[in-house]
Amino acid sequence: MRVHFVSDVHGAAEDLAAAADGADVFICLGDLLLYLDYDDPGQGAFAEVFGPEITAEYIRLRVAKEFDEARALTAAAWERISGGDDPSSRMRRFLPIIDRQYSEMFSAMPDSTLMTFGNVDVPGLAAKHINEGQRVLDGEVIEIGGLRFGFVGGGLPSPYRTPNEIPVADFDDRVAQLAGVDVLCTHIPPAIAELTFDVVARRFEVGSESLLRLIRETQPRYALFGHVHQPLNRRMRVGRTECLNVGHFRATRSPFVLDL
Ligand SMILES: [Mn+2]
Repeated sequence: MRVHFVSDVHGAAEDLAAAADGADVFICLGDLLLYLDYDDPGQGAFAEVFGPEITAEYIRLRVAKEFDEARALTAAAWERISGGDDPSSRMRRFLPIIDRQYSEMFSAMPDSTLMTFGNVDVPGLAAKHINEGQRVLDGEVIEIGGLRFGFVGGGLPSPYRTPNEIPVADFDDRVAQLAGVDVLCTHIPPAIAELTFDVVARRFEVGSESLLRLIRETQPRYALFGHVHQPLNRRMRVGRTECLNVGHFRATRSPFVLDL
């Protein structure tokens, strides 16, 4: 059984259909939306609303971890655009952009896609774009070819306040549903420094302690995830479990292929 994984697609819909070519099973581990492109301030929903100059400055402030200044920048910019800092009118402006991105993304993925959302997703806005046969799984196990695949999506609370960050207790409850799986599929990695450190952004992303415990205690064959775009280690062994970062599809434009 040939399984193709993608994660951190971040708007790269044009290469998504080809990523499923030759796959028996196609699995997406989330982060479909392109909100900010740290490599190109002209791309993404934020740039469409605020323009590339403000976007470049916003990225600079976030990279410098000056989150209050970043928020002040967008509040001031929004006031210039709309004459008031009203969160609901801001949402109305972002909605059609997010709609368009999700529409492109779900049309590009095969009808048999299995997926879970990432931290840069808005599940409520994605719902109407999900095609018949495409399944979103979270805290659930399904059996394929005699193997048990378990899924948990979303991220954990972080200073970056991305839209789909789940309280730790809720995330852990979903992880607890996955005991006994052969293949663990999540957006974020287990909390292991080598897997969570991004060598380009030079910061730790948030990994999950409960995932790490589940791996140590139940030893699935594989733990697959994305989230960290340029990890210090792309793979690592925890006992008999092979931990693998399948991502950053926006950069690689090719799937991670696993023969099971
Ligand atoms: Mn992510």
